[in-house]
Amino acid sequence: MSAKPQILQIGPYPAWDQEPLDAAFDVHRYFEAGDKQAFLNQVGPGIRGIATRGELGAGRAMIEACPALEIISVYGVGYDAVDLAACRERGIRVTNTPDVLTKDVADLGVAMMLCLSRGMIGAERWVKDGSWAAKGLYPLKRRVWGKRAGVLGLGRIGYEVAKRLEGFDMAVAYSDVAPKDFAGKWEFIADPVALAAQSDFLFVTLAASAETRHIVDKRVIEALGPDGMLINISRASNIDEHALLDALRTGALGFAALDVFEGEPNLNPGFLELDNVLVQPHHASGTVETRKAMGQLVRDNLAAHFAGRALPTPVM
Ligand code: 8YV
Repeated sequence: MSAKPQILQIGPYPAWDQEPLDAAFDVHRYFEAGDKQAFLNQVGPGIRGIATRGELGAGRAMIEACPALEIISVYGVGYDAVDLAACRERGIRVTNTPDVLTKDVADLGVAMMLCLSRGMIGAERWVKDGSWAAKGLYPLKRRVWGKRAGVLGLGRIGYEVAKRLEGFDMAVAYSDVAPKDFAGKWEFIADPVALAAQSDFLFVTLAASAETRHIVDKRVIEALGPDGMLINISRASNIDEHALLDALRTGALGFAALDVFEGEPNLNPGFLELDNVLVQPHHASGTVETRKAMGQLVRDNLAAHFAGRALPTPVM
């Protein structure tokens, strides 16, 4: 038996993370197993740590299959896919990777707003398929600067989004459980429906939980309206996707730019048919620089735990 702590790895990491992880731990790759249950039954009893990703998490059944589990290290800031109640019952530690990804996630949210509002995907197609030469000028699109922006959830990511939007001379308002002292002149609007009603662009930047499920519901979506755009860089569960699709189809909502989906990567195909939707493959943190920092933090948390040191970024 190996002297290194045994780790269950839930999803793949880049090679620059895999190699040091394999060097430091005895890694069992759940994602490569054909029969996942048989694999868990076989390796579960020896597992002391789980290395997972934000969107993959670790559910109760997996946690229970690992009776010696001590720590779950999440590659991502969101830990909504980890069953925290199951961890609490057994005193299992949970860590995530905050801060290192904040600015990249904010960048992608703002980029999606610009891209969809200015029709950049269609415009590129216009050039490449010869429409520019054949048909002339590209149809006019909508301005971004100077418009009204709403930020639903002024946490670390929401704050960086709001800062960027100020640079576009946008009037920024936000919604959160309470006003934030660092929000300066940004207007606090507690009710998400009221926030949406006075926004041209509504960014969803909330940490997902059972309490925030479908916080963006039919009323919020309709308040944003036929000229409004919803941008989601948080979790799909924060939005009622059926209400969203209906509103995008009927025109009750103008546009949506989405990086996250229910059931991803197998998203509702309805989203693929709509021209007023920009879809992205959950890659808001997907830069080499940030992913390297995230991988390092996943390992630093595991190493600190097994060395008996304080965890760098504990969730609990
Ligand atoms: C993913 C994320 O973890 O930070 C989060 O919560 O969802 C992302 O950063 C990323 O896609 C890696 O799997």
